[in-house]
Amino acid sequence: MFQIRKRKALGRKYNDRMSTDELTGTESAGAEPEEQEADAAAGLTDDDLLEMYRVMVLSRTLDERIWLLNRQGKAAIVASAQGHEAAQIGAVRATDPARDRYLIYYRELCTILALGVTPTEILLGFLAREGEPMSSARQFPLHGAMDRVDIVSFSNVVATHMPQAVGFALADKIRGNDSVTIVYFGDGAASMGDAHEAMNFAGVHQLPIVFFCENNGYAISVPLRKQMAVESVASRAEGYGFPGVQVDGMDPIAVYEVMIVAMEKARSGGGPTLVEAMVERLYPHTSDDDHTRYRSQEEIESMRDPMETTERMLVERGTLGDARREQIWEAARRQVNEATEVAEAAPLPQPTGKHDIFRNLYASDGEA
Ligand SMILES: Cc1ncc(C[n+]2csc(CCOP(=O)(O)OP(=O)(O)O)c2C)c(N)n1
Ligand SMILES: [Mg+2]
Repeated sequence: MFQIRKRKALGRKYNDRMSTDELTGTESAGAEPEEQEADAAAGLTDDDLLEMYRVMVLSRTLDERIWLLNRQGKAAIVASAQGHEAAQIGAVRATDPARDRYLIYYRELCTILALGVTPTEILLGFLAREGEPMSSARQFPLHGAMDRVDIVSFSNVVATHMPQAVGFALADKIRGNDSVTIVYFGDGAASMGDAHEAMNFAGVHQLPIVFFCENNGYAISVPLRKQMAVESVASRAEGYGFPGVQVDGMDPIAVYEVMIVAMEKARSGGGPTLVEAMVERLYPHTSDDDHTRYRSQEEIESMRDPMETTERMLVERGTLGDARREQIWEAARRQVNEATEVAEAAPLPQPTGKHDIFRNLYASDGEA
């Protein structure tokens, strides 16, 4: 059993299917001092938190590099994850890569780094080079499928992966596996018909799935108020018969806390949860977009940055000091520099030979 303790920033609950006790776990009243310390971090140790921060820093550094490569004309397109890092790391930390399945969307850089995809592999995708593991560089970056970890993103068409994720979860239920599927999507995707069908079916069949919405307030240039007439994405869960929880996506521990309850519920046969992490899209929708055309300067400048909120939290806890912070950023810069060199030196995919254009399209004996 996971030990989830009460925390100030705990998620906001939208229906009564999940009781407060279920959501928060054991009460911490009367706990010993050491236990209270652990309570504040939902059972995560200093080392756990530093590792989460390390991956966030790597994600931010790599993201900036990819943006730069785009501006140099070397990477065709990038959808930045900047502003989503704390939500992504909090969520993925609550999962089990050995068992779980990840139906990601294009903004999931920090998630896949945490799952062990390397900066070099990611850059091979953005630079469309041979050796990229998800589609042999035949797809939009971060699309395709990995066999090392169950990371799947077949299409860039918004929300089409949501019914597919439900199919994965249904298969696991039929086979009696203890895997949970996590499907990642944006607020815009939540307004698509596919999202409704996926959540409705998952609710009816009580499937082992967590719907993880990263609400950054925009679907390209369309703001939230023009996408939906309800208070939140999480509030929709009530219509599907499972809990919906809204959580501050600037706080990785709060997201972890909500996700670990949702994961345990799904794994133990309790059915789906819809988690809505409130995040920021710090950059334009993609490198092809200019968000100053539809966001005011004031709005852009008032956005919160999860790197700052997380850093502040770690400093206040006494987990992170100046020397360690510098060390972590320096290591990330080195790793991203090395990865850039390797990826830039890699050959372009060839239309024939071992990596011909049909590779990964059709199964064949031995190699598929
Ligand atoms: C069915 C469909 N319609 C439109 C598009 C173009 N499109 C690509 S991303 C996107 C916005 C998605 O917004 P959201 O789900 O909030 O995710 P975000 O990019 O904000 O993280 C749109 C409209 C698409 N890919 N597929
Ligand atoms: Mg959005």
